[in-house]
Amino acid sequence: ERIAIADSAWLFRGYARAQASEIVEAVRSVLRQAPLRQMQVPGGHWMSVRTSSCGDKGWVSDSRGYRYACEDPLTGRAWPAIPPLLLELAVSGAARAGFAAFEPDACLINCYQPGAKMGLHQDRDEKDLDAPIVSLSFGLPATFMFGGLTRRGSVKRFPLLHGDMLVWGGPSRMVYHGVAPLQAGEHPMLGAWRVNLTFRRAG
Ligand code: MD3
Ligand code: FE
Repeated sequence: ERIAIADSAWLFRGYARAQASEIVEAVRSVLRQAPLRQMQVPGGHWMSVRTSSCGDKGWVSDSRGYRYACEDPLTGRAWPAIPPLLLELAVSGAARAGFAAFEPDACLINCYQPGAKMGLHQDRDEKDLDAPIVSLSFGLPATFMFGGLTRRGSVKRFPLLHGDMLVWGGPSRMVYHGVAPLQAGEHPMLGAWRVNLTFRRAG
């Protein structure tokens, strides 16, 4: 079932639920090669979310700013490849939302423990803003927040649950969005974690 949440933004409840354990195994294998870390953001604060990446490009941040990089600054090596199962899901999900020929070159892995959050922001570091962003969520539920194209104005909230997929493209690609602090809990597959994967065309 495809639920429209904004102009050109779609929620597919439970899209990846049946394959969740294989996906989580694939993510664990990426994380053995490119371990989770906390990133510093411009201004000197540290993100509460722990991140890593796979694909040709990985999203990195330090006190100087955000960017996509071909090398993992932690290991000095190229990022691991996007596991084929993940790539297939992202490409087929984008197609079901009307974005044919999505070719993601970056997959950001965001891992949340209780209390971790992501403030309202836009994703604007990608070169090709015509490509959609596809996200998959696993583990503990989170409250996703999204507003409009400016920081002002009302923010809508809805839950993101284990196996859910979101596709954002077109006019909704630049909306402000974030994640409320994760509530404590235990998930049968992931314990006290929420894992979010975002597939992007970083360029
Ligand atoms: C709407 N991640 O990594 S996923 C991010 O749950 C990020 O970890 C959140 O925002 C998370 O940048 C939200 C859903 C999502 C991802 C990217 C978007 C929604 C988006 C880009 C544009 C608009
Ligand atoms: Fe984002």
